[in-house]
Amino acid sequence: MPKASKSKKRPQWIPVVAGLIKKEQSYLLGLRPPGHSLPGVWEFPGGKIEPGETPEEALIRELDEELGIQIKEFSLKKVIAHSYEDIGILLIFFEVTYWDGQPKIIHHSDLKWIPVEKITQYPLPEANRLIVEELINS
Ligand code: DGT
Repeated sequence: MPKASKSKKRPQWIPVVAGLIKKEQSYLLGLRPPGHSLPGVWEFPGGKIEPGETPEEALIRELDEELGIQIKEFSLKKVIAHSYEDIGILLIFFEVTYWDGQPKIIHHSDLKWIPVEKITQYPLPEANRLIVEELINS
């Protein structure tokens, strides 16, 4: 029998990639649509990594599916582990600096280029607090 652990039960982790899509001093945020988790919250576009994908492949796919852009230059910026009661999300953020195509509304209810110092004026997922702080301070 395994020894009972005194620590909290480990959450089941869901890996998610998100793009910090940067133009001058603004980032592209998408308004999460109704019918999904966190409706009405602004997010960095992205989504769950599918089985068999690398994080980079997932980012390329998600930004093509959600925005219709083909990203060409991107690099890992930060990884955040955020746990809820029984699940956790491992959020892998990439800074995206070059892409083909114009972002369009496909999946979101709205898209906005938001200057970095104004991002906190919008409702964001709690899991994004640290990355937004880092963007503001960099
Ligand atoms: P759902 O809600 O289970 O139907 O799945 P989706 O497809 O609406 O959600 P998806 O694929 O965007 O999964 C991302 C998860 O990560 C979702 O639970 C929200 C959470 N999340 C927290 N911060 C962010 C963020 O900045 N960007 C994205 N894309 N997701 C975030």
